[in-house]
Amino acid sequence: MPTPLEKWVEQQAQLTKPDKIYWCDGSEEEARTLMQIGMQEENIEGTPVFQALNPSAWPDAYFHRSHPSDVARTEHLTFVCHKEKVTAGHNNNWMAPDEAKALMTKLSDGCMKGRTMYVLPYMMGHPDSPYAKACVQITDISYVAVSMRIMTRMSKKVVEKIGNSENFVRGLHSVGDFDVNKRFVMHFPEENFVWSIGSGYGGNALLGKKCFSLRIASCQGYREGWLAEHMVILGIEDPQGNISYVTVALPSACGKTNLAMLQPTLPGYKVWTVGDDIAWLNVGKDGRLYAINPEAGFFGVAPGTSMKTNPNMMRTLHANKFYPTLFTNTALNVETNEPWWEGLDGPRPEKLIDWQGKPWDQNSGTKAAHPNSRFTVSLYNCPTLSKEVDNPQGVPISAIILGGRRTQRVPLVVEAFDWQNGVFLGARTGSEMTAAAAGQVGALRRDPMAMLPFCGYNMGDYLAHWLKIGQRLTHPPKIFAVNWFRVDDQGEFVWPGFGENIRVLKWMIDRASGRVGARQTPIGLLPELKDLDMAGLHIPQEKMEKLFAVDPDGWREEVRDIEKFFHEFGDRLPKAMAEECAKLAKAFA
Ligand code: GTP
Ligand code: SPV
Ligand code: MN
Repeated sequence: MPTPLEKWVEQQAQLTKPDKIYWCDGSEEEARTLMQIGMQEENIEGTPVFQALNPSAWPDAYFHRSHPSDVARTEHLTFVCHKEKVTAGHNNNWMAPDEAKALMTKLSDGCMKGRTMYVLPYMMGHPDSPYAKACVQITDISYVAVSMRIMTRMSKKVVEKIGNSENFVRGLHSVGDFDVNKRFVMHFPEENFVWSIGSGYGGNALLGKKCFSLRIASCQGYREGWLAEHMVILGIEDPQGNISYVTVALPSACGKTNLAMLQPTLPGYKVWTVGDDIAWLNVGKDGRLYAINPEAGFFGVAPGTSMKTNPNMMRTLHANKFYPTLFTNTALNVETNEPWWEGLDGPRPEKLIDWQGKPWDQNSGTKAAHPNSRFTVSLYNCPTLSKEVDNPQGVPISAIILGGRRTQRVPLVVEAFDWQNGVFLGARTGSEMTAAAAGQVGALRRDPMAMLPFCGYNMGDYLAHWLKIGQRLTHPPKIFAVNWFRVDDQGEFVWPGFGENIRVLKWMIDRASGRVGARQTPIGLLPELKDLDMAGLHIPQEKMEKLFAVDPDGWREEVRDIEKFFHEFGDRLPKAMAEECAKLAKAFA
């Protein structure tokens, strides 16, 4: 008798008609074979799926180029297919499940002809964790199979674990013919199923990541009483050796990976990395909030990564422990066969080919690496990896930090008055859009908890769920919001960011343990400048004041924009959020 898993795989094979079916076991040996296959397979015209990079400079590293139309998440082609449209909310594209399945069935008929179907059994979360979930993804490209080996805990043991159960998360992925007109990422939360076609890009194709661990998992969390969040998890060790854990939600390409492994500029401080993109948060028996990282790797933004900004990521990329490391859509140094991106250390190489494989002309006004070019590398290569990373219960959270990319108006850091006000602080957060999603870079959009593109259900219900979780916490974390991105009149960042962000983290930890006071303003509690540890960093007083300036005119406009955004939630907006918003409006009236 075939198991439910075997039956499901067989059904998908009947539809997609691959030449071969291969069940991955997640071993290193297998990954090496897949790399060999990928190096011989044509992906897009003239480019193989993988190219080996210079092994003396970048051991076990490979380059992948995706289709030029397929370099970022495509939010407009991403749907959440609940039975009822209102369950998906105004924050999601919606299609009725039957209609979505009919469309996907048509597009998928025979889409794997001539290709190999890879069956990938994997866990999100450490297998020993009560919060981990067993999953199986099907794909038809070696790049996704190898990437999933890095990003998840892939093993044949998962097949045994699933056994005769129906209870596993399903993902069906095919690159199709990369046709953007036949590209869709469909989620079926009621069935724990994701179906994606036409894209080989990370967030659209590595279905354990945003598709499952956020969109589907947020729905599971809503039903089961926990939270799936777009958050970094890190430990901050003070000079006395005490470690406090915090989570940080920032929208895509707004600094999570950098923060996760920051090299502190304050003496005696250390940062320990638990995760850089996704956190699953559960209420512990002791009434505290606990976080696990469901992932096992980093899929990080390459441009801007250097020994200056993020030395620990540079070390991770060179660690050569867990096989392999991938680079996608960076530029290439023709002479040395090394990946290159804007912001990398050292002089710019003479001869570069750009992310599309064309000789790059420095006078062309274009970037050589795609702004959303990325690396894929194992968490276990990271020199700052926390010893708690595999703790099945997760780590206890002292502070939740929310934020966005705001060049104006929003201060460097602000603390919420309490949990409800903190949920409002998250709900009102806006961010200027980045290259991580196809869309208008720089445009301001409200992005509650950095989850607008990832919340798999009605965002009004999501905010209500946050409020409810707060009621169950007898020791709730303090909630803060940060903004590293305020610029001066010349357009330069006022705050130096990166390793210097430890100064802000320190203030938050000091607040959480009641060591320092704060200044009350209508938008929240702000630091007294004397309480920010600025030892060894000189920023003129006037600039520091500007970082914390609350301009009433600006905030009146801000409130109007928040009200407009909240209006879109209709009757699903929790009353508490409307009340908080009214309070803020009144303070500036
Ligand atoms: P996703 O992987 O898309 O979720 O992005 P992320 O939030 O992990 O962003 P990441 O850390 O990769 O940073 C994105 C960009 O922001 C990079 O170009 C960084 O160099 C830049 N960045 C990160 N931290 C800071 C900071 O503190 N200040 C400034 N000015 N830029 C930063
Ligand atoms: C993001 O866009 O937030 C990412 C990359 O972390 S992706 O996997 O494409 O979602
Ligand atoms: Mn992300």
